[in-house]
Amino acid sequence: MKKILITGFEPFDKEKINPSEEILKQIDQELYPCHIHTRLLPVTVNEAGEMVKEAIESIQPDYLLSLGLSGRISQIALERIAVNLVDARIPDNNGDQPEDMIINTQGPVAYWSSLPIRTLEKNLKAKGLPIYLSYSAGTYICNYVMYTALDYIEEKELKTKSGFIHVPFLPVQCLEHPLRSSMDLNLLMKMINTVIDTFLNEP
Ligand code: PCA
Repeated sequence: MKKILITGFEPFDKEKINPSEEILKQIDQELYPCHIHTRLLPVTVNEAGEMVKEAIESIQPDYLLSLGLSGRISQIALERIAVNLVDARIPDNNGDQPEDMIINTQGPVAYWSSLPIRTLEKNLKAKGLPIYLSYSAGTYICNYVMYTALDYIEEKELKTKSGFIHVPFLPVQCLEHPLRSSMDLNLLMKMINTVIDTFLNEP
C-alpha cells in the first residue's frame, strides 16, 4: 500500500485557526486504500524544517503533500517551485524574523515540485475546483518547508515525491478580513480527496 504524508501548520500571524490544520483534522484515514500519515508543523524556522525531515525519515512516504494558508489568494495554489531563501515579512511563532537567510548554502537556488502537477491540475479542474499553478510559494515558512523537504529527499536519494499546496482563508476568518477571499472546508476536502486519488492512480 502506498504511504502518503500530509502536513499542515498551526495558526500564525494573529489568526486563531489555520485551514491546513482543519484539513488534517477532517482526513478520514478509513476512506482511502493507502496509509495516510499527518503531521502538524509549528510556524517556526527553528523547528518546522527539522520536523518535516524527521517525518520523511521515519515514514519514508511515496508522496509528501504539504499544506499551508495564504491569506492573499482566492483560489487553491499548486506550488511549482521552492526557493533557497527565507526572508520573513512577519515574525514566526517564536518571534524570529530571518532576513535573506539561505536555507542550504550548499543547495541549489530552487527545486521544482516533484508532484504530478499537470495531472493534479487536470483532475482538480475536472472536479470544478478553482485552482491555479503558482510560481512562488513566498519566502516564509511554507516555502522553507517545501524547500527543506525537497532538499532532504535529494540528499538522501529517496523516491518520495513532494510538493506544496497553499489554500485561502476559511470563511469564518474573513470576519476579520472583509476584503479577502475565502474557501469552504468542504471544497478543500474535495481537493484533498482528488489529490489523494491522483497519487493512488499513478503507476
Ligand atoms: N502559511 C505560511 C506559514 C504557515 C502557513 O500556513 C506561509 O505561507 O509561509
